[in-house]
Amino acid sequence: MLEPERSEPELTAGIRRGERRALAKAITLMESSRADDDRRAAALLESLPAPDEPALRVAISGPPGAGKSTLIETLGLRAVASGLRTAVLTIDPSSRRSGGSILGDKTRMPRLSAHPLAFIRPSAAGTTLGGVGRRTRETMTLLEAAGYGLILVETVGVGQSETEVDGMVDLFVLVLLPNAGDELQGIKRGIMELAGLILINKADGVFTQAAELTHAQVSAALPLLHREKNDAGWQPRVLMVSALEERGIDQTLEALRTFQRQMTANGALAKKRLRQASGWMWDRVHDGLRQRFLADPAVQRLAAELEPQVRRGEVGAVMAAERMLRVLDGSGNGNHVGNH
Ligand SMILES: Nc1nc2c(ncn2[C@@H]2O[C@H](COP(=O)(O)OP(=O)(O)OP(=O)(O)O)[C@@H](O)[C@H]2O)c(=O)[nH]1
Ligand SMILES: [Mg+2]
Repeated sequence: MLEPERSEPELTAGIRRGERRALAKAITLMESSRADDDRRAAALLESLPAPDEPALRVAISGPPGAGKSTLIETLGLRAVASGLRTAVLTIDPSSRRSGGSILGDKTRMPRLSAHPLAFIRPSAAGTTLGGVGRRTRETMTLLEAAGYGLILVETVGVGQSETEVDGMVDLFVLVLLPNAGDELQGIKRGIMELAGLILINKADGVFTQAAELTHAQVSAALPLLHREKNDAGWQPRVLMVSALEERGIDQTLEALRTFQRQMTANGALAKKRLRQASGWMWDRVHDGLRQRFLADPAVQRLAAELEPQVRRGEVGAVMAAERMLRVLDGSGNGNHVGNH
């Protein structure tokens, strides 16, 4: 494992040559939580050439067990078969549990990961439960520079993470179960409004009828949603698919391609990315502030002192927080954040 660290220019050159190792190392650098690595990562991102053609960045979201991973593997296999280099980002299963079982093997996508045109990377989970990785945007930028034309991000929909994910991708795809029609009221309107493509998965065997009903219900509900803010000029689509029986997969890929073509032609995709850039800036600022604050020795000393007191009920939570935040003003313990 131990080998000399590669400099940013070396990594950049490696990424441009399509070297997986350089790409993997660069992603690891992005995900590092060390402040000096952050600076190196920023320099690396700056040095990346603009890709010849932007990748299509797609979030695949939906409830647990909807078949997102299976669908991604099937779709990915179809994409690479057509010569499209495809990258997949998943949330590291070790950081997430569902129903008491660790989701290990299902997310591995064995057939796709064996393909030379595919790249699969589990990213460390971010602060939001089931959301996206802390450095998903940065990783997508690297993948794009490395020549991946399609980037699929698997995220479990838990109600809040969807908006966060939508702020990072070109297209938000919602995967639903065949019986989703019954609970359509329960699916938050806001989430339906994000989706540019809705896939009713598991439309096979005994689920076929339910899937057809759901397809009809979702199709009927779509025109009632307000979508002005999202994907200007794009008419969202609903498709019935079966990841297992590989049905509806070509149509799905075709829908992705049409979305990219249309939204590129009308300039909406470029605008969306620029809008997302300011969100990206603030996310980095918030993340950096948090990290620097928590790494400050004065903060750590105060936390060690105050937290037990708060637990014992001797100091109020708000007062304790105030005292810790005062470190930022340099009036805490005479120690200033950033002074090290
Ligand atoms: N019948 C049927 N089963 C499917 C289909 N797609 C996936 N499954 C099954 O559904 C189960 C869950 O599939 P996954 O692909 O792991 O679902 P997921 O949405 O990625 O699940 P999480 O990542 O745990 O949220 C597995 O047992 C799959 O074999 C399908 O099209 N039809
Ligand atoms: Mg999965």
